[in-house]
Amino acid sequence: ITWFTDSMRESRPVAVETRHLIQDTLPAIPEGGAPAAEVSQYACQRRTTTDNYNVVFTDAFEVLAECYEFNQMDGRCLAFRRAASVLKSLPRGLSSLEETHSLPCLGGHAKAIIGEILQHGRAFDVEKVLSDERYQTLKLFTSVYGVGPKTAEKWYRSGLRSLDHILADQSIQLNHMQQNGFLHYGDISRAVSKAEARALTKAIGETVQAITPDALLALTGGFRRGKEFGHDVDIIFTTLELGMEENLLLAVIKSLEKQGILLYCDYQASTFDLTKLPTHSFEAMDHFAKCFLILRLEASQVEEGLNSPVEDIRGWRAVRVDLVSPPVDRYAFALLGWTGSRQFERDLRRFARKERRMLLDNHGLYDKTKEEFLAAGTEKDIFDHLGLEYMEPWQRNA
Ligand code: DCT
Ligand code: MG
Repeated sequence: ITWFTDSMRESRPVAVETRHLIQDTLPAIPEGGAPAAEVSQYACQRRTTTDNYNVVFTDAFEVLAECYEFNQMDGRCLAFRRAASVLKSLPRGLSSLEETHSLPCLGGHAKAIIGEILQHGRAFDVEKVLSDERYQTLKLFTSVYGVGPKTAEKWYRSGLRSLDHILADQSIQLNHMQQNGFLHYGDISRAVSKAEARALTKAIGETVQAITPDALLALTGGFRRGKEFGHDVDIIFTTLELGMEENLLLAVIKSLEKQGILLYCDYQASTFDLTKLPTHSFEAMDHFAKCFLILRLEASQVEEGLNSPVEDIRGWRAVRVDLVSPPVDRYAFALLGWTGSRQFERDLRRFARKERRMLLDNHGLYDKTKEEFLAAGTEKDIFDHLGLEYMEPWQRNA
């Protein structure tokens, strides 16, 4: 696992202190010419750490993207996610609208929002969304584990406005996942700390090891990218014995149950079929055996203690954990996919398709020109096949 070292952090400029230097140091725009240092339209060609110097703008864009998502306006949603991603990669905060001229993926609306925030500290369209009852309610409902935009919309349309309303409504049939979402709402809507993620990785690692001594395992998702907090813990593992990976996952689940820490388990059997590869869409889940869990984490397992309020005296908390177990020859692709960020993955696939005539997903990489699959033992192999400079996980926070 590649974590940020402290020396790396210290060498980075501090946003506030460098604001007055921006005019001199952001890429200058030569008269009538192209910008001096171009920012790529592809997130996989931009190094994006967890240091976001443009959080005022990216937070605003993410509110709008989410609003468009609730309204099923996918094009606009993606446009704002892309715009946010570009700003996240910048080495310092924007201080004038002119600086956006050399940047890709910023449309008229996005630029207008930036201009407004620079001038007034806030943007009208964003304020409007934030104070909108429908947005607020859909945001609240989708914060429950197992509740997607469609269900949230249905509840909103039937006049429901709070979580208490939903629990009191006799006509609503919650599925198993949603029941557990409500049961553990307080715990799983609270962020998971890096220390908690490490403790769970250790617990899962020991469980895997007890079943298969020579297994591969990695903490993926946001924590592998160096994030301090996340909404869940994503772990990938497999056995070196090809074909035994699904049995390993089933044995791990059984063991977690025996240990008394399995609070909820949604197991999804493998539907991996080499002949159906490659898929074209990213949003579709991959076909590997996986499970979505809620696990019980004891305070004694976490050196720094639990990320719980002081008045919470239970001595444990519930945490969402996703486990995936791909065949060993697919491990590098699955690791790359599950490390994210979503925007980074989306652009890796788009880059492969548009610039290389290749199809990439969590299962493999297909070269349409050569009409063959390209093998990879490491993430680096995949970047090499794509002719991309390697990006460390902590540079993939697009
Ligand atoms: N992923 C994927 N296919 C999907 C959805 C996600 O391959 N359909 C990948 C991208 C990131 C990774 O899985 C983990 O997903 P999340 O936990 O949702 O993202 P995260 O970056 O870990 O965010 P957080 O820190 O909030 O958990
Ligand atoms: Mg995650």
